[in-house]
Amino acid sequence: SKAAVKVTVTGAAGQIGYALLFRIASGQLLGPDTPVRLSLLEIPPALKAAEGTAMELDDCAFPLLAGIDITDDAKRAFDGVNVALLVGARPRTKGMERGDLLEANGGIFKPQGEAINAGAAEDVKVLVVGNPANTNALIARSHAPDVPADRFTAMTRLDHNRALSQLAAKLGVSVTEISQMTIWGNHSATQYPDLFHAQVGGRSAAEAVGDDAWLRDTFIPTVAKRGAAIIESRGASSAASAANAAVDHVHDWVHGTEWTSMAVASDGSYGVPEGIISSFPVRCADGRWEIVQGLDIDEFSRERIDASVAELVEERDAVRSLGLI
Ligand code: NAX
Repeated sequence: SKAAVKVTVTGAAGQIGYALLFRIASGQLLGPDTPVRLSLLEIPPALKAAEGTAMELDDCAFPLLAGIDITDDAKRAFDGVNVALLVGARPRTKGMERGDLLEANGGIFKPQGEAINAGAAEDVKVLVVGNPANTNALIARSHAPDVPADRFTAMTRLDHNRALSQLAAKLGVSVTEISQMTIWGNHSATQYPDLFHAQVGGRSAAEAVGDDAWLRDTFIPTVAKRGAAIIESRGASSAASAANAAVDHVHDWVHGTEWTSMAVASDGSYGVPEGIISSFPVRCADGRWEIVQGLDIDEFSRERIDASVAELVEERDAVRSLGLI
C-alpha cells in the first residue's frame, strides 16, 4: 500500500480547522488511495480543543487516517511535512492598526517558514489560508530559502468558487458549464474576479451576461465582499466554504487542472512585480502550477488588476520595513 502523506494543519482547533480535518481524513484532499498522517499545530490554550477534535477524528474510523499528532511546536509539526495548510493567523481586532496586524502575523509566519525550511519533505506544498493570506505566504516563504519559491501559495479559491456560483445563478446555468474563471490580485476587497476570460457556452462570460452595469456594480462587489456578508448573516466568518476551497486548491495542485485561481509567486507575468504572491489563472500538472500565459488584458481589467497588485506591493513594503521579510 502507498506510504502515508503527512498533512499539517495550523489553527487546527479553529472553525476552518474543524471543517477541514474531516475532509482531509476522509480522502477528499489527496484521493481515495492515499493514506494521511495528520499533524495539528495549535497554540497552548487551544491544544485541549484540538485533542477533542482528534477524538472525533478517531471516532470516524476513517480507513485512510494513519495517525494524528497534536503539538504546539512548529518544528515538530512541520518535520517531514508533505502538505502544509497554514490556517491559524492573528485576526484584526477592533482598533488594531495595519502595522500591528502585520507584525502579529509576522510572529506566526516567520517561525513557521523557518520550521518548514528546516524539516519539510522534498515535495512540500504550502497553502496559506490565514489572513492577510498573500502577505503571510510571502513572510513564510522568505524564511524558507531552501524550499523552492513555487511551493508557497495563498488561497483565492474561495473567491473563485464564489465567482462561479454568482455567475451560474445570474445566467441560470450549472457551474459545470463555466470554465476559465480567474481571480486576480489580493485575497481582499480589491481582488478582481474576471468575466472577460471566463467562458460559458463557447463565448466569454462578460458577453453571455451582456450587462456591464451588473458586472461592475453587482458581480464584482458581491464576490469581493462575500466574506463580510457571511459574517453579517451567520455571525461568524466563512468556515465550511473556506475549508472546501482549501481542499479544492490542494486537490487540483496535486492532481492537475486545466484552469483555476491560485495566489502564487509572480514571475513578472501580466506586469505583476516579480516575487509578490498574487492571484493568477493557473494550470496544474504533475504536482506543479504554471501561470496561464498570453491573455489579452483590456483597460477595464488592467485598472482593477493594477489596483489590487498595488495593495500587495504596499503590504510587501510594510512587512519589509518591519523587518519581517
Ligand atoms: P479561528 O479563530 O476559528 O481559528 C484560528 C485558530 O488558529 C485558533 O484555534 C487559534 O488558536 C489558532 N492559532 C493562532 N495562532 C496560531 C499559531 N501561531 N499556530 C497555530 N495555531 C494558531 O479562525 P478561522 O475562522 O478558522 O479562520 C482562520 C483564518 O482563515 C483567519 O485568518 C481568517 O481570516 C482566514 N480566512 C481566509 C480565507 C481565504 O479565503 N483565504 C477565507 C476564510 C477565512 O476568513
